Amino acid sequence: MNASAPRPQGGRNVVVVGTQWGDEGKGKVVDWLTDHAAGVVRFQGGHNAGHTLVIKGVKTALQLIPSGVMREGVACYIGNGVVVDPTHLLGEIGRLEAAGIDVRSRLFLSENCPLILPFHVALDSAREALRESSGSGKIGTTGKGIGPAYEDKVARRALRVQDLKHPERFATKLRELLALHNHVLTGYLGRPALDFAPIHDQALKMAEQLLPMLADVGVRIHATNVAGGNVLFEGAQGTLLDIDHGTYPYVTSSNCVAGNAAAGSGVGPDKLHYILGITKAYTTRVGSGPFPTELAWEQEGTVGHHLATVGQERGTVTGRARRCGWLDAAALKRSILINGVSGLCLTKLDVLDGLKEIKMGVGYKLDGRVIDILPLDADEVARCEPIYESFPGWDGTTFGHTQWDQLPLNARRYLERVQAFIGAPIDMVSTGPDREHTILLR
Ligand code: 2SA
Ligand code: MG
Repeated sequence: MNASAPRPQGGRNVVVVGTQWGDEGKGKVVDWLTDHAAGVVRFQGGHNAGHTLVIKGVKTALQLIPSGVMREGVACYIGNGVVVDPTHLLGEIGRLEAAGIDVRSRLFLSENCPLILPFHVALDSAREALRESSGSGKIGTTGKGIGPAYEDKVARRALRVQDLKHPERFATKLRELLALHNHVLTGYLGRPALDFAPIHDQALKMAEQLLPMLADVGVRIHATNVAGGNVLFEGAQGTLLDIDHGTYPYVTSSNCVAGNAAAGSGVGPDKLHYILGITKAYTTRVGSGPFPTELAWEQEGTVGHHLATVGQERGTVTGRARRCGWLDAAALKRSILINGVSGLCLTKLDVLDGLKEIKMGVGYKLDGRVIDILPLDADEVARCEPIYESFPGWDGTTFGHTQWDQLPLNARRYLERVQAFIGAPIDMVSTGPDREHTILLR
């Protein structure tokens, strides 16, 4: 190794990841950072993600297309780690085009992406129904076929975007795959079989529109960096939903952690220059699974009700009510560690405005022991009793502020304590849904 070899100059890349169970407000932050980016990349998940952006008061929800699409001229990449439902992708492109946004000239799709096809959706819903009726309990998936599509990828039998370039190869692989899944659907799951022809014909018809967007995503990102352009990696879901590190089996089927930004887009880990962890000032979760700091939300006047209603906590994709609770800093501690977070962005601080007392989970009682980091085993997480630190609330509002000094003193104290406990700096605070509602600390 020649330590004195000059480092190539180039763009600086930022990875944005959720540090909780998703819905931390990543979309807004990615959109904000896109001011300084030449491109934005999705590297995992699919259209189970829902990123809500508010630009000049107008709400836009994106699911599969990177949030960078809302900025003119920014390149958008769908990396190999993403599972692509072509019907959904074309629908999303159509909706953006109807709103006057140019998409096709700057959307680049990796040909290695596995496809989500109608039988994946059928399997997803049939398995959830079976889990429920057998008593093992639903995972609470988004029903988009995400899990079954990743299963096929790992089993090395997936149809990928590149198969659409070769109609014969596509037909052969589809016939085999459909036979397998129909066997499971009609036998074990007691559902009707799906027909080959409509799936085949529709996919090849959509191929005409998809093929012009195919690109070697890793090579393009590399070239952008060499030319001095910055690239943003846009994570979906959150660390605690990661297939390896989350509360398994109540997780999604991809790696949501920052490390996967490299593998899921086709660049080396040396291209991940700064890891921005996004954390909501409280915690939410959609779907099943343990959640130690969860609060009941049904009753008006309770903190849970306040968080759910003031925070407008509903799923972007499914419209499901999100479960709400206090910030769990002991869970956050694990996320910081796994992602190698360089700095945090704390979002939705304004939702805590008006609360008399604010609590933060700093550890758990588990089977008679006290621990200060989220356990690995979901059954243990379910047995965790949170230990809280309490803070006085603040008068006035944090909404829309753009300077640290404008925040009420008690809000600053709360943020300083979060920072000290997790051992990572808060570099940004988001004080409202709009692009402008942002405090930059570094
Ligand atoms: P799946 O469909 O197989 O990925 O579901 C597995 C688990 O992952 C959770 N999951 C999510 N959690 C939060 N937000 C997500 N995206 C949407 C949003 C969700 C929505 O941004 O609001 O609209 O409901 C997301 N996607 C997957 C899911 O709840 C399961 O617990
Ligand atoms: Mg979301």
